[in-house]
Formats: sequence, C-alpha cells, structure tokens
Amino acid sequence: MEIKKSEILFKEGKKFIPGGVNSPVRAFKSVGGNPIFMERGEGSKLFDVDGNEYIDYIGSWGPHIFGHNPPFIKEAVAAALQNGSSFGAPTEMEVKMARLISSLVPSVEMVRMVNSGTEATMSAVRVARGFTGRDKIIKFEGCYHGHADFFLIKAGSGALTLGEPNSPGVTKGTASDTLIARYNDLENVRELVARNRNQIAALIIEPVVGNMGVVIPTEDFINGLRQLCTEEGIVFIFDEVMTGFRLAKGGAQEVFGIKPDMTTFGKIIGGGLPVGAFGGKREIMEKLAPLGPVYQAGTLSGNPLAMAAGYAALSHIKENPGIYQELEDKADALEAGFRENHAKLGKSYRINRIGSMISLFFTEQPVYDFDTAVKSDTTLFGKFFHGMLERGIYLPPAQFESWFLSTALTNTDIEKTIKAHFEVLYSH
Ligand code: KE4
Repeated sequence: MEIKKSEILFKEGKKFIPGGVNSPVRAFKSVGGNPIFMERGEGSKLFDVDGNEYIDYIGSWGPHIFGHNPPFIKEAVAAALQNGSSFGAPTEMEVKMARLISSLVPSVEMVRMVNSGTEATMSAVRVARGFTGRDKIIKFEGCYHGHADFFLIKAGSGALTLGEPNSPGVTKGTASDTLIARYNDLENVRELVARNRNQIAALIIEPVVGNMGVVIPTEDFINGLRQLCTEEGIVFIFDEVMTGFRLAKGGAQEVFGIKPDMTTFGKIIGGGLPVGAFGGKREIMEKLAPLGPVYQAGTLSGNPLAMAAGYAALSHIKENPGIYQELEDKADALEAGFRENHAKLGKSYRINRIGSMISLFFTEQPVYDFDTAVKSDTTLFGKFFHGMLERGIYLPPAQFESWFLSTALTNTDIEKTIKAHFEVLYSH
C-alpha cells in the first residue's frame, strides 16, 4: 500500500502542529505507525492522499451516521452559504433547530447551541453547579466527556478518595471537586454520595460508553442512578455526544426509557460541521445568561452553516426513523460474521455492541467497566488494526474506542470486513 504522500505530510505537519495532528487520537500512537492523511469521503468510503480507498468505521468519530458527504447535507450547507457564513445575530434556523431537538428528545425542554462536545459538557456542569449551588461532580472512570479541566481526572489512590489530575495543567483544586466512580457499580456511587452528602451538583455519565470501547450499563445500574440523583437533588446529566441520535432518534434515553435532567450533544447534531449542544429541564436552563446568572457564550454558536448541516441531518432522522433498524441489521450481520470467525479460529475475544456502536476487545473476559476493559491485549489490537488497514478497512486507531457504522455501508463492505477480520486473526 503506497502511503508516500501521507508520510511527507506527516513529517511537514509535525513541524507546525504538536504531534502533526489536531486531535491526539488521530496520531496512531496507541497502534504504532504513522497516521494516514485523508483527502475525500464519499458514502462508506474514505480516500487517502495516495489514492488508497478504505471502508470507514470511524465516520469522523460519530457524526457520519449517513456516511460521508450525503447530498442532502451538502446541498443544505451550499444553500446556506449563499446568504453568508456567520452573522453573530440570532437566525430563524437556530429556532427551528432548537424546536427540532426538543421534539426528538422530549427531556430537553430548552437547549443552547455550542461548537463542540467539550463546550456542551463543560457548560452543562457549570449550569448544574449554578442551579444547585453545589461544587462537586461525579464522573465515571473510563468515561470521556471532552477536555474541560474538571473531566481530566483519574481515580484517587483509593476508589473513594478525591480525584487527582490526569493531565499537567489541571490543578489539584480543580481535581478536588471531581469524584470518580466505577461504571456499573451502583453501590460504589451510593457510598460516594453518602460521603459527600449535599455537596454534589451533578453526576455525568456516558449512558452507553464509547470511550472505553463500547461498555453497556445494566438496567439496574442506570435506573438506580436516576433514582439516586432524584433522591439527592443531584443533576443527572446524560452525555449523549456519542449516543445522541446514534442509538435511536431520541438517543440512549429513548432506548433505556430514562429521563435525565440534562443532556449534552455533539457529533451527529452537526452533520459533520462543528456543533455541540446542551439542554434539559427549563428550570435549570433558565439559570443561563442572559436570562439567569450562569455565564456561557460563543462567537460561532448556532452558526448558520453548522445549523444548516445539523438541521438537515436531524430532519433526515425525523423523516426516516427506519434507519435505526437498517443500522441494526448491518451491525448484527457484522457481529455475526466476527463471531463465526472466532468460532472457526477457536477464539473467544469479546464483542460489545449496541445498535451501530461496536467494539472488539482482545480479552476473553467480559468487559463491563474500566478495570475489565484495560485487561484487553492492546498490542494485539495494534497488529489487528494494521492488518485491517492493509486490507482497506479503516478502524479507530485505539482499542478503547467505539466503531461507528453508517447507513452507507453495503453488504459487500460488510462481507469484505468479515473476510479481513478472519485473515488478520488467522495470522496472529
Ligand atoms: P468534542 O469536544 O471532541 O466534540 O466532544 C468531546 C466528547 C464528549 N463526550 C463524549 C461522550 C465524547 O465521546 C466526546 C469526544 N469523543 C472523542 C472520541 N472518543 C472524539 C475524538 C477525538 O478526541 O478526536
């Protein structure tokens, strides 16, 4: 596989961009080798700068649920561009977008647009703190909510101690307000809450985790959290940046039948352009400036081009709810093919899947939280990743990520992926 131009660009890029990339996971650090520079996306395919073609299971890390460059999004952005790119003033499209989000996700009575998932989660926590007058938050080990300081925290020495920074630049003071709990362990959360009674403003969770690889909550766990937050006056925040409009038109909260107090969005909501959003109960959202005292702002928030792309994407979802069954069928066929290969090869690697989010873990034990996820053989994952890449299958370059399927995937794509999976595992 010729990757000359990618290598040249990477070498040049590293002179001016830290690590040669604008987001760390793209650098292939955890799988080895150099990143592939992409030039074009079309449907289920990506094409790199050296003319190689790939079946894409990243989909820009979630946004491209319809595959790359769908005509209805391209046309919507082109039409919006005729009127200009940004006004810094309210527009009709923002009103239509807010109404559409609320109609798809009924727990979201009010919503504020921002420019990334990080802005959405950061702002949601701030308004929850402003609403409750409390300082502490609970997050779960292995969940990722973007790079706001108070999320870059790892579990303290004991599971029930305060968090510690897991990145230089995050202060101990900031870390002291973040408590780290264990996913799928309701007892652990109850203990944390009891030790910090009336001090916890919010509990934020990935209702289905993508950032450990796919990890699915038990019904008791996720229902128990809802009950605990209600009893304790803790704002229950569903971080649906990944799962929103991915698992169902109403996201994970529709799948589980749970009503969080707040929800954060990203990825699909922007149709491939930079959009995030946070919303929820009116009484909480009304704390936000200019209505209330909690400050939050953004020059390009609700940007006309991004709203055009996002509105086109969400409208397509509203008009075509059958896409979720279509995605389920494709993902089920892929998973069945992998399981067949494992059986033929005498392997029992774990596959965690819900809807069009799937991860393969190179461990034979169940994966249901951070401790069990990190038992996976990441060296083998690196070899698997490159074996698949050489066969034209572009996977997330890290074990602890979800793959994302799109409606653009064909049966031929799926068959080719299953065949490549067998060949690569056969040789390792
Ligand atoms: P962004 O700021 O990257 O738009 O969103 C942050 C975020 C928030 N919440 C969840 C559940 C997320 O998965 C993310 C971002 N996801 C990663 C993929 N693991 C984005 C890829 C990257 O960092 O380049």
